[in-house]
Amino acid sequence: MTTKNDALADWVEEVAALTKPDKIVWCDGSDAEYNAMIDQMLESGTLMRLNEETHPNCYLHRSDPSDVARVEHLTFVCSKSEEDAGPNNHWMDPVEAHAKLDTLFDGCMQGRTMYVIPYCMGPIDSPLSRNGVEITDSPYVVANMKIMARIGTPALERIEREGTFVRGLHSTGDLDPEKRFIMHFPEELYIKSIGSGYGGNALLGKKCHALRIASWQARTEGWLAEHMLIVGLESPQGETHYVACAFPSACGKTNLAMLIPPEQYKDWKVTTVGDDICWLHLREDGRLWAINPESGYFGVVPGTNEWSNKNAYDTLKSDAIFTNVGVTAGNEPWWEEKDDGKEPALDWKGNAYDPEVGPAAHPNSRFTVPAKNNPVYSRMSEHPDGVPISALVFGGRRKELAPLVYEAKDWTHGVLVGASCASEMTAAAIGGAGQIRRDPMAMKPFCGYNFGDYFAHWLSFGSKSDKLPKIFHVNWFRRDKDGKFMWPGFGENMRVLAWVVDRCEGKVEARETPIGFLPNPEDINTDGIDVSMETMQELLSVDLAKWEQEASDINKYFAEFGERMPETMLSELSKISSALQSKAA
Ligand code: GTP
Ligand code: SPV
Ligand code: MN
Repeated sequence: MTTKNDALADWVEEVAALTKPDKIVWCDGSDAEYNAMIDQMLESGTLMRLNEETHPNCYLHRSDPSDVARVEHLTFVCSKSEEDAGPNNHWMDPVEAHAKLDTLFDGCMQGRTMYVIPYCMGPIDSPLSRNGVEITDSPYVVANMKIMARIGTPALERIEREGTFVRGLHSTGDLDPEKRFIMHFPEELYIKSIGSGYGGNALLGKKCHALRIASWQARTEGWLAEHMLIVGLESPQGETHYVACAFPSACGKTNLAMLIPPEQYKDWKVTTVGDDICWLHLREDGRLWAINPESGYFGVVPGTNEWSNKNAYDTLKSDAIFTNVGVTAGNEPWWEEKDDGKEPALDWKGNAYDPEVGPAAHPNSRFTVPAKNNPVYSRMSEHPDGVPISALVFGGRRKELAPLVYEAKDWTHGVLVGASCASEMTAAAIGGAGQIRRDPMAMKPFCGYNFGDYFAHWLSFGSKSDKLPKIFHVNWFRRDKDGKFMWPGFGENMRVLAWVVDRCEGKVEARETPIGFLPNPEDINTDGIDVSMETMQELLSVDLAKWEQEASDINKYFAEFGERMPETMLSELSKISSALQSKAA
């Protein structure tokens, strides 16, 4: 097979001349091809078959122990000007970056097969979707790309029709962390990644294309590429609101997107449109419409059980590729808080499990599974127009300070709320777990350009429509003085989403504070959960002194962006600082 698109044919030839593979395979995206990849990996030991009775078509991959998460310190945005990448990104001159990587790619596929994977991010028939081609020497990447994106012949045909595609060159190389780099060339719509097989570093359609490159493209084309889940909430009256939420990595997107409402909300129907990435377009009707560019989930395994997220738990019973989990003596996958009464025999490295050594599953162990396996998968995920968004919700993992939920006063304030987000870092990236860092719109690791310009782009929507979604902020992760979570989370988060929907429909009053509108504690339904009115009051209070400190920290952070920081954002922040001061006085 080859292609009618000359640019693609030439690029494949050029890459082959550099990397010198034994063989070139154009992926057609068929099930037969997927099965052949799996068989090949079973044979080479890259995959192990899991218990076929309990987990049909499920496999375990054990990665190199140094290659278990994203590597932000080795991830670069190589725009021509360093200013365009901004202080939020590592930058390298594009000429230097190409030269450095081409040296590493030289001959790296000798003795290996080079796979050419045409893909489409988003429904194949949607004008909002975008094309890409990933070239890789990893059958693990081919199999996972088949789960995560629309790959193969239909995507190639779309590329041949439209002529445009993002290029992604990947090789696992020798997995030496010293020779690992994830480089983005936004002006060239080009990604080069070497030395890692881990999801976010290697499945180039996902974070590299659908966020870093797409955010750059979106700015020039007038849309938004965001790190957001998309969930549908159908009320008992039959009206559906779609809500998009940006939480940092491993801070609850997959869980919220699949939530099962508690008894008190059993007449609501919750459906998943997406769990990680959302592309938003302003349409003629003045609303923001969203598509999920992906077709699968690459989710965090630990903590998933019948009670926390039964939909995810059930989704994983078949057709899943697990990476870095433990296994039981009966060859079932096992992880911390699986709570199925079984015990791990081997840990994620394949050694006999010893709790003294560490957890059985790596804290960032992941599953890849087709979205269609999800019992509450929304068919709207395939609609070429996407879904209209009623509310945007920002959030993070904060032990203190940030209330359970609050609402921004208007779009400009909402953009400030998003831009001010901070969160404890997690195992999703190497380094820093537990430390609080600023993570605007949950995009710190994923924005392909200067955050100053990004905030300005967000603000620019404010004058384009009066039907934009309302903006909220949530925090499921407040802890009491004993370190226990104060809010039960998971399915119970429905109680907060119900308030969000009520606010969108103008059905409930709220309390104005300097940081935004907060619920009156009695307006969050706590029937059936063990949360006292006192706890609710604490979860819904604004500590003026601490918020003054926070506002000053945010101001310092914004100063890093110098001239590129929009004046509107700074004056919005200073209004809030003054309101906090006068209220405290
Ligand atoms: P990425 O795939 O990295 O972008 O992460 P994500 O935002 O989809 O995070 P995910 O839903 O996988 O959740 C990550 C971790 O947070 C899991 O261990 C969950 O068990 C835990 N978690 C999710 N929701 C809640 C919640 O409401 N409360 C508490 N306490 N923990 C939660
Ligand atoms: C994240 O880290 O936010 C993920 C996993 O969703 S990865 O695709 O590896 O980035
Ligand atoms: Mn993510």
